[in-house]
Amino acid sequence: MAIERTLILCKPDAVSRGLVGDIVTRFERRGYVISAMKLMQLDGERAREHYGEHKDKPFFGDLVGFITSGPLVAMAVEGENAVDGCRQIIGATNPLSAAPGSIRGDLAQTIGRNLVHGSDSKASADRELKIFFDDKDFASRRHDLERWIKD
Ligand code: D4T
Repeated sequence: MAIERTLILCKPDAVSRGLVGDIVTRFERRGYVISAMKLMQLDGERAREHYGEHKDKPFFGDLVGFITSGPLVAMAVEGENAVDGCRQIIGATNPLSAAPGSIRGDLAQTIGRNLVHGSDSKASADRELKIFFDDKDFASRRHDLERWIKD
């Protein structure tokens, strides 16, 4: 099995719109498990670190401004090939291109308010998870995973 751990953020628009429960449910129903979770207000320094790859993009200021504008919910989600699987559940960056049935395809309208973040690679996940969580924040969910997935 290729069990991976990825970072999912329910961004401030998801919290403000009361969609956190709906979003969490979509990952759980797929069989992924949550091994860490917190509601928090991100500061500018950590937001710039998280979105570092976009620092030269024209939308960087808006991105940092928005992600720090209110509380978000950060989650570590685990499962078989969880990085790509969670990106599939989230849908394309622009909600107009996101498939119906995906979070963005069902619930979002614009790229600047697209509700969720999911790490785009294993390396990004490892880097980003450290921005939001300490080692002690993780619960072991291995048993649950091994019980419910099989090659
Ligand atoms: P995140 O990182 O939020 O999961 O989004 P994606 O992985 O799907 O997309 P991304 O890294 O390319 O973009 C990060 C973030 O920037 C916003 N954005 C992006 C924007 O406001 N305008 C743009 O033109 C682009 C490309 C949306 C997501």
